[in-house]
Amino acid sequence: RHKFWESQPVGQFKDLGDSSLPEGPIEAPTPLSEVRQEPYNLPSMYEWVTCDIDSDEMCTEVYKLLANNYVEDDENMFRFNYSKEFLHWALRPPGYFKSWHIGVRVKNSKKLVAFITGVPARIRVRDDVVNMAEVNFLCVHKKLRSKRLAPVMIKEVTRRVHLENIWQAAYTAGIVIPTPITSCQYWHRSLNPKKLIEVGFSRLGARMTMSRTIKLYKLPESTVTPGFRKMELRDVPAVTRLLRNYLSQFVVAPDFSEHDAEHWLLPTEGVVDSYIVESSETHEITDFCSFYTLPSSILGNQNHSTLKAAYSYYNISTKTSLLQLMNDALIVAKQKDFDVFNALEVMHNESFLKELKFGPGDGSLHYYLYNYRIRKTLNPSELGLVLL
Ligand code: NHW
Ligand code: EN5
Repeated sequence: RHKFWESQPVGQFKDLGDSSLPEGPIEAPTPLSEVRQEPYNLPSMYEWVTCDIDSDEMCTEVYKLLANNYVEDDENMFRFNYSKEFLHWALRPPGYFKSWHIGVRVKNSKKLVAFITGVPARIRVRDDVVNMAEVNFLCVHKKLRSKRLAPVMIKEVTRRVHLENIWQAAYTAGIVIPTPITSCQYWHRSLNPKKLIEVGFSRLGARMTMSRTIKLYKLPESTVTPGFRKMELRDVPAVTRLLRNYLSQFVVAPDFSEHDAEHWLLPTEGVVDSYIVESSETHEITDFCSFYTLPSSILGNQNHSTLKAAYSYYNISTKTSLLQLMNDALIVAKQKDFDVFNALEVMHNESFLKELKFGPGDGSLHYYLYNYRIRKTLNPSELGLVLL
């Protein structure tokens, strides 16, 4: 069934439930001198290119490939539209390798037709902090699908990751392949229900009118938590401490340094938003919430071309209830004109989804590790990792 994935060091479906297999790396690292020195072979019309995301021209090419060919929902009504600023942020974290931003061009026309990326991350699995690659943005032009190009892209990124002496990876996908460490449902909170209904993102409920629906999803004009404010550079040490402490309870979670937290969490206009709650007495930072901006193109609607979506990122409550904190996140997302706020049922998210009027989506997200076996499938609430 999965000719390629059955040949890779990943958990196999036949081994699900075999508790005799040890947790940890599936294959031992090989000496670097034994890592293939030459890129994998592509069909002769194509060539590899290392993408310099810092070059505005290159970034635009990648942006367009993804905007036209990346992930769609199951009914092909929406397609992710990652912005150039977002790609710049996502692909240049501390210690990133330019060689992990891999494109494929047609030799003759130089047209970019495929892409895959990795970025370095330290990911903890129980007590084991592992240097990994986070692999994302795998994309093959619509006209070149089903030609087994994806396995070549994956082998090439694997080779380049190995050259940096890294032997594990983490990735997510909307499809099931061997073998998810956990599978999560997407949940959606309407902020602009009228538009969502107009574009077919959601439907008017049974026995509901448009005006009742608008009223149902109405939010206060301003946030309610005292001391709730945007995160600033000076907050990085305290936010990192709060986050490290919070994430330590999950089975799989990133191991963030202050540099990582600064990169991934400090607000970047139109890309990532983070808020903290600062105690008026002690000036301690007690709570944190964040979301990233990922619009989708609306395919074939006369009146609307983009859906503005916020995606829940990392949230931590110690003094403010998670319910109130996330309600404030919804309020700021509404102020910033987002149409919908999306979240996965990871970490403690389940505790607020229903109460804050999120509804289950028709998509799910499966999480994977490459060359690292987990004893048994995790519950989404045991996962402390959000990928972009
Ligand atoms: S998930 C989003 C992936 N992208 C999209 O869905 C965009 C739209 N679709 C496409 O562009 C986030 C194409 O359909 C793609 C497949 C390119 C997806 N992950 O070339 P063929 C990520 O980016 C397997 C993994 O004929 P295609 C995460 C498939 O199961 N494998 O298909 C990326 C089959 O293998 P099998 C996927 O439709 C993680 C083979 O590819 C996959 O023309 C990558 C078919 O290839 C997916 N999303 O192109 C893994 N989709 O064994 C990283 C299909 O079943 C692993 N396939 O026969 C770690 C690497 C680093 C390790 C370091 C130590
Ligand atoms: C790599 N980082 O299917 C990610 N989205 O539910 C790659 N559905 O938006 C993998 N189909 O349910 C990504 N509205 C996998 C996800 C791919 C995209 C995807 C789903 C997630 C989605 C929407 C629109 C469905 C349109 C028809 C959906 C219902 C919302 C409703 C709001 C009111 C309360 C009930 C729910």
